[in-house]
Amino acid sequence: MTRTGTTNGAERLCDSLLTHGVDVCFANPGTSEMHFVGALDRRPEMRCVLGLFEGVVTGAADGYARMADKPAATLLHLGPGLANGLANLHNAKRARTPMINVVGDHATYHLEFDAPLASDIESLARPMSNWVKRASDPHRLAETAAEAWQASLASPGIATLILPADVAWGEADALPIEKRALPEPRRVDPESIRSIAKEIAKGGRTIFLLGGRALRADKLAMIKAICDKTGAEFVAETFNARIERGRGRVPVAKIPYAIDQAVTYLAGAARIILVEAAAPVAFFAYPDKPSLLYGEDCKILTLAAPGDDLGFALDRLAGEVGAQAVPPIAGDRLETTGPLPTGGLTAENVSHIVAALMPENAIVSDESVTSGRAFYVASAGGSCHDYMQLTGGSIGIGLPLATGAAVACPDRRVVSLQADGSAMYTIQSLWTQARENLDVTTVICSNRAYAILELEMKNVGIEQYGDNARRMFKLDTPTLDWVSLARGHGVEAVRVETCEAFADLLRASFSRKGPFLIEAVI
Ligand SMILES: Cc1ncc(C[n+]2csc(CCOP(=O)(O)OP(=O)(O)O)c2C)c(N)n1
Repeated sequence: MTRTGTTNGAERLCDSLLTHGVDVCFANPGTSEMHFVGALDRRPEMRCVLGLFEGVVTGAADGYARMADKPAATLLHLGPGLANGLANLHNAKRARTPMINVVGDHATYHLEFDAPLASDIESLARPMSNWVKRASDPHRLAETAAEAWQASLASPGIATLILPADVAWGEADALPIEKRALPEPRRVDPESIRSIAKEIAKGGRTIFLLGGRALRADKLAMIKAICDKTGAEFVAETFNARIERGRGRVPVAKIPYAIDQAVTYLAGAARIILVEAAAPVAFFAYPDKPSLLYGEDCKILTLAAPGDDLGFALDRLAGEVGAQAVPPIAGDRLETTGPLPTGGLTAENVSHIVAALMPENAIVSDESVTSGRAFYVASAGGSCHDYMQLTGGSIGIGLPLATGAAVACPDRRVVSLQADGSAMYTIQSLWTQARENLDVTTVICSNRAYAILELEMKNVGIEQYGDNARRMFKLDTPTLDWVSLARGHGVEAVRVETCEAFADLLRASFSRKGPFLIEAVI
């Protein structure tokens, strides 16, 4: 950026973000952010996307970054605005997503008067951020934004920059802004890679546990080659930010969510080798069940941690074991083998039909909770797609993720496979999809229940329960009218109860522009 003369802090911040390639801002502003909004207005290169709730804003920034492989900015209104966005910031942190939050605050001299919106923003930000800084000098804002950008590219990388109103409106010199270098990935010590190769050679069951960028197609191909050569196995973590999958790519199973199945799956492993993954633990504690999913004798080794140079580590290990990766071959267009299911819709049928009809190069946001369990297996050999999940267990991210992914990849169809209860947390996402005319097909798996919680009652040992508990799990009095909800947000929608109608509508939605919602009654 080579603007000269004087400007203000907000414009310096905006220009620095643009200089560093951050050109999308998901926003929900208020009075204290008006100078930043003014700056955005004078910088049409910055795409501003309004979210009608901060959970939409932070979740969409997560979906954007997972697909764009670079951070978006968010704009949030003081402590309460940030607090509304925290649950999806938690998910983004677990996904190790890069993100730069700009949180406005009162002017510095106004803080002492404890005006109604004043709060301890730092304390709210810290648990869900890896980097928190309060800007104090308009002249230095370009530098501070560059620091936030660098911090966002560490792993995990939620950077939160607090912007007092007077720092935003304060005068600053419009000096050229220098682009900082991308942080270098850490080089894994070749000796530790050699010792992992030696460990594998000792025999016994070896499992590579994969997360993060290990789930991209090229890395999966290398890992498969290493496993083919050594007899090791590989599996993904249960919940992942993004998996590249579909025909021609290496399929990867996930550790089962259910604790007993997970323990059985990992039983007998002599060693688990972590590749951008964490040692596997139970999602929750259950009476008389273990917290760790692996046995006492199982060694946990790390090949590459998040932020390490994964390509180098895999290359070296392949060299050590004499493996050669076969590059992934992009899949052909899906031709459905076998007939589609017919008759009344079930959760399983929804999964099979979506898997069969999904267009090539789709992006799937899967927050289907209990309904979409068949989808992952059914779609393994289908059209090539990117698959995104809820990473931090805080429901209400599926619709925002889909929204952000569609902003990042305007030439791809996003399929949002969505449970009804979770959808209600951030339903406002539909309005952003309509406003931005995003190519998102939302499939609401309408089971009118928090079905998973009924199962969890049994899992924690409560077999008998009455009306008070049942009323916590059923969403049926009244039922949610998804067609009206979608239309009210500007998105066309249809309710279906048969496989045939569902398949027809799904196909139709894929060949039109803009968002569409199908309420699949199951
Ligand atoms: C922020 C947050 N609040 C509450 C929960 C607890 N919770 C887990 S799943 C669930 C309901 C899921 O229902 P739905 O999305 O309809 O999917 P289903 O179980 O019916 O398949 C709830 C409330 C949570 N995980 N995160």
